[in-house]
Amino acid sequence: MGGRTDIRPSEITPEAVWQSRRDWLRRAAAGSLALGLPLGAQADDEGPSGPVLEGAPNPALSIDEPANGWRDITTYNNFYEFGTGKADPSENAGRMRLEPWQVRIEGAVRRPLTLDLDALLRLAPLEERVYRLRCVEAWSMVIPWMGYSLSHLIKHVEPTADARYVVFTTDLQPEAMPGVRAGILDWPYTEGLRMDEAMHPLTLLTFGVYGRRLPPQNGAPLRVIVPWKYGFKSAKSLVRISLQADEPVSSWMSAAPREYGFYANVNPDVPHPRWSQATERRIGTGLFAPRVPTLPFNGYAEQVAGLYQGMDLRRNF
Ligand SMILES: Nc1nc2c(c(=O)[nH]1)N[C@H]1C(S)=C(S)[C@@H](COP(=O)(O)O)O[C@H]1N2
Ligand SMILES: [Mo]
Repeated sequence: MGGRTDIRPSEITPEAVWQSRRDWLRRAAAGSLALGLPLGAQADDEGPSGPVLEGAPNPALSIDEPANGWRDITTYNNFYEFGTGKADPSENAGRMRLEPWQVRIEGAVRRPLTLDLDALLRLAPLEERVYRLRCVEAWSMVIPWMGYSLSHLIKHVEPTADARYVVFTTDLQPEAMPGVRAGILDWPYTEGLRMDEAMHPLTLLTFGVYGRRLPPQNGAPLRVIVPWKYGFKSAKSLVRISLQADEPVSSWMSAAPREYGFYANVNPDVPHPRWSQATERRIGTGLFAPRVPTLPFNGYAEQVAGLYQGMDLRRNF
């Protein structure tokens, strides 16, 4: 993967953060023909909007690829609570109530806590990390998320020896969520990770994108991002994080157990029962752009393959 520079986090100044933001604005203003423009950022992409969120870039945990534009990231979404169409979340998620927002962290922990958003934001310094997001539907994007490693929060609640899995639960607001009435999944949306996956530094508790608060369609006010797994593992709009001894059954596993396994590591060698996972379409590269090969663990094999040593990844898909 490799960092873009060898600046240590301690050397990253507020100016450096501001500079990266300014570079983005300059590139956006230069129009879509300029070199280094975010992928798919058309000249009429208005660029990032919403409340600013400051955080230092973390080049060591970022991929060195041009990010998708704000418009692709915020209008091509999966958030089935708001409908199954890619544009449904950007059209409907604005009706979600976001304040006040609290997250309950409970289960196999010595210090169960209910934290509001400000307390969560203060728990650790925010970092900007550019990750690839690979959807099980065989498309991908490159997204500059803002957050901190989930491990900070998990350590804060002092897990007990029984904490072998972590379960994430999305908020359920049926009045605001037209997709919930349509069935499809058992709501609320739940997902899970094994404890070592949840504690891995790449697993990001995410509050923002492009230096702004997460828009509702991207999982405001906070979500998890697990970059080496298919996108459905990265649950949005979290209200509960619970630690437990047993492997959970996620919403997608119970909807279609043959299609969606617990691990869901990005794996070009294991096709989805209804389509290949060998290649992906990079959103924003144009209708005629060639598909790109999908990488094992979505390109993060060096960092995470060790978590699965000795496991049969065809059986544990
Ligand atoms: N609560 C909830 N979280 C969810 C989903 C969903 O439908 N509901 N979709 C998942 C899928 S399939 C993907 S690819 C990513 C998309 O995140 P993005 O829209 O921010 O790119 O969110 C994941 N998290
Ligand atoms: Mo997805």
